[in-house]
Amino acid sequence: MAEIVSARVIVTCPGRNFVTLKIETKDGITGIGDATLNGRELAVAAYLNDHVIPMLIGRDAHRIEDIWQFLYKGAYWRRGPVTMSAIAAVDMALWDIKGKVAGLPLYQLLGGASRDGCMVYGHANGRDIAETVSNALAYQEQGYKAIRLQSGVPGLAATYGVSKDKYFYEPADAALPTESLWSTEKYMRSVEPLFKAARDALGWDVHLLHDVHHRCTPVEAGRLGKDIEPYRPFWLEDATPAENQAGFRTIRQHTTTPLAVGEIFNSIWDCKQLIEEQLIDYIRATVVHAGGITHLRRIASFADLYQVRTGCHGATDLSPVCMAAALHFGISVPNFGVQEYMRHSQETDAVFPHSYSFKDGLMHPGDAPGLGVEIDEKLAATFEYKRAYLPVARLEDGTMFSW
Ligand code: EZ4
Ligand code: CO
Repeated sequence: MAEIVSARVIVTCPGRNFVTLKIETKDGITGIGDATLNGRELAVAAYLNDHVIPMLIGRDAHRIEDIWQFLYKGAYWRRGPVTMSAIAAVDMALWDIKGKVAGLPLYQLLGGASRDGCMVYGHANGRDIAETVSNALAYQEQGYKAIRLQSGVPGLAATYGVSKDKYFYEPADAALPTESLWSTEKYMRSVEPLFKAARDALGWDVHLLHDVHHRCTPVEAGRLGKDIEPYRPFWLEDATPAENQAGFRTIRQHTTTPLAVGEIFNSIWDCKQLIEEQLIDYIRATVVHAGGITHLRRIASFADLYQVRTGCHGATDLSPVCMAAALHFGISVPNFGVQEYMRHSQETDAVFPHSYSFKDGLMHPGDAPGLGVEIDEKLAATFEYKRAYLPVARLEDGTMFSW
């Protein structure tokens, strides 16, 4: 028995907001979990503080599965991003504690390494194709084996997903949502030339990815997938909103470009039909937003039956705690595909010292016991929460649109 004696929520903003749960046992062992939900951070903090933490005190930290089931089934109100991020934070912290008690890095408890490291992809952005391709070349020189290409769209003032900074990208950029204009027609024409230019410059020995960010209809996505087929993309991400999972049948009928979806999914139910019908190739559900390591392993096992591989979300709004958890998961899971990797800022890395590392396009979680990441609470306390929202998009006639 490793009795939980305390659990605390730590909110910090080292350049961007992060919510972290810290659990402590009677023996003084601590574990941490990421609970960050971009733009809705304080909702998860309140859910944890007001409704989860009181139920954790006195429980056995080693009973990870039972606590997961207790929090999921016991709430009656199941799923949803706030609930599942809170459960994920508890789950990560408990796995961290178990690893520390065992004296083993978490991946050893998950079956050990299935590979040398996790292939990651970096983000190459640019205002135009030339700039995106030149940034992609820089990633290739750093050893990346996979690169996501996002470029400004001619005729549109700003495009979500295209960073103004070469290395850091913080999508939640204002205290109230900024609004940008979107045109699918203009966008659709811009993607094929981007891939052509990238293949010409980078060659064929690097994986190229692209994120549509839920902005096409299924038939538009089918067209887009077909347009870039000659350049053999690794994947087309979030081609259409996935609330209607059957919508992906239409995309599949029109293109062999591999499809990835799921960064906003919260549970196995969000991807059940997509996986069962083999409508996707990569599932992007993440540790923090999809119920923790316990639930993500369940999703991956189910996906493996259908040859669907993992491709976890890994933007900077997921903290280094989630990154560490994702790498322990990724290095051990049999059907790993790729892991998204956007470097955190120096301030964030200082608040969350970690043992994971990058080399030759692969990342390794390191061999420190547990997750191998800590939170410097003193430093964290110097960065006060700052409300920040993701932008929104409207069509050129003013209609609200997906972004
Ligand atoms: O928009 O993480 O693939 N990555 C992405 C991200 C998401 C943000 C939302 O919080 O789409 O940039
Ligand atoms: Co995305």
